[in-house]
Amino acid sequence: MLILLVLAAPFLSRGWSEAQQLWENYRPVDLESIPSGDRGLLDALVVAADQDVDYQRDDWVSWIDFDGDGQDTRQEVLIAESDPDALVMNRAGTRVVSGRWQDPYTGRVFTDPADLDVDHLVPLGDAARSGGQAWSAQRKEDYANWLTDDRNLIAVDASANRAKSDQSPDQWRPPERSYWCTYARDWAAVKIGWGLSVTEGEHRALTRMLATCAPA
Ligand SMILES: [Ca+2]
Repeated sequence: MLILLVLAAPFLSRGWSEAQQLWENYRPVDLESIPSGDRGLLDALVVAADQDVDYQRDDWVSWIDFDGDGQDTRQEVLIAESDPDALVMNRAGTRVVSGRWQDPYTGRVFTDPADLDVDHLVPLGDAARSGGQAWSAQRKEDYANWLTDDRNLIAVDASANRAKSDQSPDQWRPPERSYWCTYARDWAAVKIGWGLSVTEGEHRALTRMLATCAPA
């Protein structure tokens, strides 16, 4: 009995250092491959037509609880992006009850997490059409829950997210124009990092949006 307990002990609770190690080892994307300058981003993008794929939302499993702390990916993003002073969790520490977020798409401020969607900046459907459909189930899940970089998952106004749906920047851009520069930089970085292509129209739209960036 004692031996069984000793053997089981590491699995009964995942300590902080173990969770930390998990995150440090989790590198689904080589971020070194992503250029830092806007010209470099535009040049590194691979231009190709969208693929005609049978996109199935259920193939892209989310939200998972990657580090086993009881907070799923949506909750992790809400926690990370809330004003920490305003953040209130449920008693178990697993779910956000209230907080304070400024949605970058609209500039609107929210305190009720029910008003927010956690958006995939490059939507799952767009990822599927630009190369992701061929990924393994594991890689699709990694993409859908990618938390080790803060560019692809963002808490936004649910109504803006639903207007965006799975459209690319040639079809939909955030109403808040001051966010276009960041949006285009992050969009391009995600596509390059994950080896996803852009259409010609998307590349033109990204070029226009990057032109709104303040001179370096
Ligand atoms: Ca978690």
